[in-house]
Amino acid sequence: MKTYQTDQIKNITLLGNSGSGKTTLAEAMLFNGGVIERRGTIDGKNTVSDYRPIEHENGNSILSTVLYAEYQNKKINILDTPGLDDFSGGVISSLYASDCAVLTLNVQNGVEVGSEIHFRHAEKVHKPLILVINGLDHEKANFEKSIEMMKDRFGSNVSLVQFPVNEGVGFNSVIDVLKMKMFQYQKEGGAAKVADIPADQLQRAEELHAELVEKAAESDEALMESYFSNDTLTEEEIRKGIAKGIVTRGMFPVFCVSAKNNIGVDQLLDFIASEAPSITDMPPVVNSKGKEVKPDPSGPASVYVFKSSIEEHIGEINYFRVYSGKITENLDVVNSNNSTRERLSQLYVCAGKNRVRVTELHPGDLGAFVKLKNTKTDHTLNAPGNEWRYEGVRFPEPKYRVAIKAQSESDDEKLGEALNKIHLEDPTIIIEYSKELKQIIVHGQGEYHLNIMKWHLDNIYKIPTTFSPPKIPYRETITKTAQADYRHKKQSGGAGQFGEVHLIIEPFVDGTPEMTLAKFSGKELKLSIRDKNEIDLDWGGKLIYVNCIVGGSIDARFMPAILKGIMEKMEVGPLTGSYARDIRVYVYDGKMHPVDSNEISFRLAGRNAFSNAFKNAGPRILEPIYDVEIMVPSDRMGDVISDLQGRRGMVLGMASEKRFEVIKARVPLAEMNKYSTALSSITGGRALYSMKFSEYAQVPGDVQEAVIKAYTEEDEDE
Ligand SMILES: Nc1nc2c(ncn2[C@@H]2O[C@H](COP(=O)(O)OP(=O)(O)OP(=O)(O)O)[C@@H](O)[C@H]2O)c(=O)[nH]1
Ligand SMILES: [Mg+2]
Repeated sequence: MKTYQTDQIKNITLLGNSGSGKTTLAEAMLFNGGVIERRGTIDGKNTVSDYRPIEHENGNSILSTVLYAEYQNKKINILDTPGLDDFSGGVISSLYASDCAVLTLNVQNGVEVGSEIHFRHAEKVHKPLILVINGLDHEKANFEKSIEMMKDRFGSNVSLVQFPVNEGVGFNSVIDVLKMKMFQYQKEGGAAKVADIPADQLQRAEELHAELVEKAAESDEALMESYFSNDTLTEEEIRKGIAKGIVTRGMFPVFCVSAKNNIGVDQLLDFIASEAPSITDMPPVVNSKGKEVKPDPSGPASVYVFKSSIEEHIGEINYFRVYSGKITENLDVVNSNNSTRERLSQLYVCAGKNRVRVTELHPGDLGAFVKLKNTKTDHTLNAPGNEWRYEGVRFPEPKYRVAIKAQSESDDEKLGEALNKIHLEDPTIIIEYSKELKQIIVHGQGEYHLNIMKWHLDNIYKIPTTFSPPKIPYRETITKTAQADYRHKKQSGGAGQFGEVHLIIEPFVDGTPEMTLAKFSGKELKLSIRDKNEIDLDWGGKLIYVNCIVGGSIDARFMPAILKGIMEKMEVGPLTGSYARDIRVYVYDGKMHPVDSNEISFRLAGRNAFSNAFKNAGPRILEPIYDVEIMVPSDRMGDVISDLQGRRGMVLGMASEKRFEVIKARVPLAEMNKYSTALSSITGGRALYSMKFSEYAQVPGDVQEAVIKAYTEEDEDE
């Protein structure tokens, strides 16, 4: 392959509802771009993009795929993404690595749920957008309805560049109102024959041309002036205006294709090759030193890895984007995430699992490395001496969790390795080995997402596994003050053990002062604070350990042992064995024995005194509360809110945002199990949500009873 310069490189991400034809369109682009000699199909399970076994099994794209086409002396890198929302990780990382999104719409349905969701993904990261109406060969094609829906949902920046002739089964031509020509195709599609616009279509073409000219003029003041004085623009001026309008998202140009029959695809590629933005048209990236990185081939080498995958016979592949410098084989670079050196021994460009070895890649381009030792998604590789990093892909927060277990214990180690590989390929699958819950928790984007993961474990890794409901990481705390004494005494032949501890515990709230006067069992006790130790607990919250020993009743050297005993009990609360938090302990008295006192004795005395006090201090279970944000179409808002209330959720606010309502709520994690599935069924898949841990809060009395009961029963089983 020849070496492409920065301004010859275009990176596009294919977006769109599942089934809108992204993969089929990518296949046609690869065919027209000379990468393949025959077009595969979804049914034939032989497209370049959907090459993974699960994609053949399901007939859907599951992970994003990096592809390219060479067209009109340009290299067009194409990122095909999955339309199903559970796999949005691939959409987000692809958008990050590209300069333009191409959103396909199935002309039978117009704007679908997935179209809107993907539109929003592109909007969020300010990526330019080209719209492609696909499937015009279908008997149920409805171009007018699709256009109407697009204008309604995506706004007045939707600008027609083309319209179809003979829409439906006989679809064979498009009229281009930029070039003011008709493009006619043979049955097998491919390259068009150019013709004049027929008389019966001319009026419509002229009207749309005028609209396009006006829209193009709006994107640039000089063009606007030229438009006012000449009442029109030259084709060159229109192109300039469109190119500018695309970059600012002031224009979403619309194209017409049948990906299946390869009709219109050459014209779409032609437009992408000439008008879609390249890296130099877009705002420059800023590195971690706060400096703009120019896409300069003579600058220092800097590449960002946006995707990793594992391929049969090869192992790990890292897909990267060049931000600066010429990347050549055998270049020595430093991974700035872990400071290790890597040698770029082999350099490739990829079309699915097919790779072509190249010698040089320029800024803006996408390529792949194999055999790197310590590099994976989200890492940056730089010329030695530069420790640049980039903001990186912002993968969505997980919102669905499940506990997983290998059916056979002998598979435990294999399962761990497989899960690591799965996470490497799909960073939105997050594995948590919870010591606390004694479960492996897998976090993902939805039930389907994790079922697909399980399919991989069953069929590819051959590890039979079981899913079970994940436990909730409860916490325990106290609600009132309590006092306890404990004497540990043991006489066993030789040296005995003796330690006695008197302590008081109280709920700890940040910022509150220590008490100096304690009252219990009708007695008053003055506490004189000698020392305090504020411990940030690994599991959140605090333990404050206050030494109020006077008159040397316990030697200072035993204080750490008492704390150790207390910490042992902090790790297994008395109600459910969960971690305890937010407690202040005052050790104010005790007794020693001149011979028998030692660390063990005080550890045990401290532990038991604390445990007894805890039980009398109104212990409560705390549960994790999540901030949940849901985007829901207005007509489903009531249903979503009442469902939230059924989940002990508290709605904090609602706001309208472009035809959607945004609901903010606080919901206990325990009630969020399978929420994505439930929300999808309430809204017909039209809602989106995200969730983030907020804080721990006390559970209501009835819930506390139920949780304790479940714990006791489970404890008896074990
Ligand atoms: N009639 C017709 N069918 C098409 C066209 N393009 C795609 N299809 C069919 O629509 C179905 C879905 O196409 P895909 O290319 O897999 O759609 P996708 O957008 O990649 O779907 P996901 O990967 O699930 O997001 C397949 O059966 C295709 O053959 C078209 O232009 N005309
Ligand atoms: Mg696909």
